[in-house]
Amino acid sequence: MPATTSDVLNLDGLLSPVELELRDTVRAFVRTSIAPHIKGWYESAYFPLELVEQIGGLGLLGMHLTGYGCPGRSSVEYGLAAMELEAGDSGLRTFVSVQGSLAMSSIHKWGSEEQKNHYLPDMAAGRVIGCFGLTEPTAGSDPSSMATTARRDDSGGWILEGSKRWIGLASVAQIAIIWAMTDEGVRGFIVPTDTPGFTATPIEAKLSMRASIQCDILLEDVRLPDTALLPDARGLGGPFACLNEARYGIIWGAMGAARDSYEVALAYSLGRPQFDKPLAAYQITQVKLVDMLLEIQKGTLLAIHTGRMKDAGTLEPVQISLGKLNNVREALSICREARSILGGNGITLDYSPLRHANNLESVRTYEGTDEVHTLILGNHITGIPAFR
Ligand code: TGC
Repeated sequence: MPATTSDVLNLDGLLSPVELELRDTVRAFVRTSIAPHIKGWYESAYFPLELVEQIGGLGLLGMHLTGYGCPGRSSVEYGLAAMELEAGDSGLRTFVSVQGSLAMSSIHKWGSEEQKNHYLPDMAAGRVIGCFGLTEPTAGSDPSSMATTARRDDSGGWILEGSKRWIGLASVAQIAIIWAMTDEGVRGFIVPTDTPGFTATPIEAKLSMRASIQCDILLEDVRLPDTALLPDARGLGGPFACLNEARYGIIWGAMGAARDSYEVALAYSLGRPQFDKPLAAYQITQVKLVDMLLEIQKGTLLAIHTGRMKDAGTLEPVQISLGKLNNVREALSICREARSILGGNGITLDYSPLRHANNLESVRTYEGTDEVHTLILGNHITGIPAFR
């Protein structure tokens, strides 16, 4: 039997007791520490830095990484956490993605033992925040056209020059993973953000991700020792391997935003009478709610299946593209439809669906746009790359 009326397929039955416990812990954290405040944070464009160490204490930072103080949880557990956090707000899930999947994964996958021991324990605890600088003002979907360079100096160190854009958390981060073009192709560097010549400036007046921070980064004559280089990352495969991790988390996260919007719309429709009966009693409202539920159940099933493949070590990037493209697209549609059930009240911050929809406009664009993931899938089924 379904665990709840909205879990018609009993997807909870696919989860182990340990997974359900982790899910419930993060859900409770979101209910007590995010939900009561998110309206104000969103309105005032405030990222709750004070929650970072608490999130680390819950074991949510680099949670699927092992060793070096990282929690070593499964990919499904990481996904469940992403789903619950994004039910609170995409901005909070984005922080966990940037820290764990992008910045920490870069060091975990490509760093030296010294770099891993030096940075990862503090990052897992939330004492050090990292960001990930790949995208540039003129290189978004095509990072191979990046203009940021790193060249050797006379003493065997490096000099970085260039700029990055849309970099999450950069203005509050202690370190930045910067990807730059060198004589030997793209290489990655760990850049302490207090290095002279490094400047991060928040991008303001956003209509999306307001409870989060995205920045421009300027790199002017940034001088680094050779020990800043990530020794094992060569070429764009380095950052793309980390993007796979973050894209995977989005498959789950998007369904969290969708589920929250659906639940808000369902509750509202049951409690709001018009023409002497609740909105939920109208067939048009029921069609909307059922269509939302269909896609949430299918998208969550897709996320669980994807997570099981990732834990089995068989997940391919093209499968991540399928999941991200589908679940973000469907989540955005669900949030917008949920807003329509709320009528005029749905355009206020008193209700979450339009906030989620606005956030998802960013989510469909970052970590590979809808268009990029469509062309990755198009390439897969036709054998013809249409990127260029
Ligand atoms: P191409 O230049 O030919 O390939 C480069 C190398 O990368 C490899 N590769 C992958 N490796 C692992 N996983 C993947 N998913 C990979 N995709 C590509 C590829 O095999 C090649 O390796 P090698 O050894 O042969 O050099 O590029 P391509 O033709 O393979 O791919 C083209 C395209 C469009 C799919 C790719 O460029 C792409 O995915 N573009 C989207 C870039 C993107 O996602 N940017 C988002 C940046 S991060 C962000 O938006 C926000 S960060 C979070 C925050 O701060 O808030």
